[in-house]
Amino acid sequence: MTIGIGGAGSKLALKLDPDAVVVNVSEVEMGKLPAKRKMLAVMHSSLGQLRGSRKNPRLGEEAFHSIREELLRVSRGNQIFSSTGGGTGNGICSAMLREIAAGPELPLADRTQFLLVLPYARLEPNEFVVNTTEFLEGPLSDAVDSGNTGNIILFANKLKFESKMTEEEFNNLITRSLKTFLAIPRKNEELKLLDGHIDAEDFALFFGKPYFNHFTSFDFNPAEPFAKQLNKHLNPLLLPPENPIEAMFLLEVPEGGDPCAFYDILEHFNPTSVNPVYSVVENPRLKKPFVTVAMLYSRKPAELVEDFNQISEEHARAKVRKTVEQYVRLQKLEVNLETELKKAAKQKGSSENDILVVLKRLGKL
Ligand SMILES: Nc1nc2c(ncn2[C@@H]2O[C@H](COP(=O)(O)OP(=O)(O)OP(=O)(O)O)[C@@H](O)[C@H]2O)c(=O)[nH]1
Ligand SMILES: [Mg+2]
Repeated sequence: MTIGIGGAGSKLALKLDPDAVVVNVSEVEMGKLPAKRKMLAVMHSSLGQLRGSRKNPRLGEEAFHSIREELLRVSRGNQIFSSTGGGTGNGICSAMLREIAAGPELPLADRTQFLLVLPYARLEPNEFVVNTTEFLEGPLSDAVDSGNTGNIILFANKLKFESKMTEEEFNNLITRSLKTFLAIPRKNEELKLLDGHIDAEDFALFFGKPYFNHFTSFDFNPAEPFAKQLNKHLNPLLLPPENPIEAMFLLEVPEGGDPCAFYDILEHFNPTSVNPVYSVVENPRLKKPFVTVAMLYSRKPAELVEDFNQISEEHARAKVRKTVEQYVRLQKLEVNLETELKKAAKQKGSSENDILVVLKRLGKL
């Protein structure tokens, strides 16, 4: 089951799973969604019910307490979709991550996965960026350190803005990509198994680990090195991965296709001491082999924020520059080298003429 929190989270969760539970502080926003299960989080001020958290995560955190028990119960072993920029999704997820970090150790199958949408900082409002940085550095990294969450998946709105896509198109890309990854255990059940095996339990154990997950899928050409193909087909919707600590892949081959190509994929991961969970199935609907790979990696909070900034590095610099210009007025320094030199020579008691001669020769004056 999927749970969607706040505006972006709810839309994406419902696209992924029409039976998703949606959570919001705004009755108005929730009323527009075709959800069967709605959870209204209330805050002290009744204005929130109309206007949402207005990009203020404190309001979302406050509202969390009204749904605490219910949300913790439904999210056990399930996925939560949310953006990190707004007030509702960020606030409710922050409060929840703190509970998870402080709570008793959960079995892998009971952990919650967090599917998070990061803003494109160059073009999105500054509040979204600041909220995101605080979220990554604070509650998210504490929860990951506690080892009590499931996979964390970091979607970035970068491609949406750079390719000028409609929100709907972009959301379709996100959910399509996610569905391919989530289909791994079902394909293992439904298609003819040729090698290895990933059952629902193997998948849940992988998905329940407290690491960042970068998954991708592409047509696989067994004649070309796997590394080259993987690099070319990293998931453009996600933050780029680090060196993996665990991996999983499903290789689908057409009818009569060579199932042995998977050895090359195993070899690819071997130098990093990663032994992937894998399987090979026959998919008669395919013309070419198709691979779905997921890599788990771990990041420290500072690196995480850096990753986030790096994806739109220039905007971050420009924003810092803008802040500096707004708050710090530097006096323009008019320096006349000759006058300064005379002053320095006087202080030192040396002959200003000697220094002037040298500087003139060097072309400095
Ligand atoms: N990919 C994607 N991003 C979205 C969508 N809707 C909003 N966002 C992004 O989500 C962030 C804003 O968060 P929302 O989810 O709208 O905010 P919220 O959690 O409802 O919080 P408040 O509205 O402040 O109460 C921004 O970075 C938006 O670009 C969507 O449908 N798809
Ligand atoms: Mg909202």
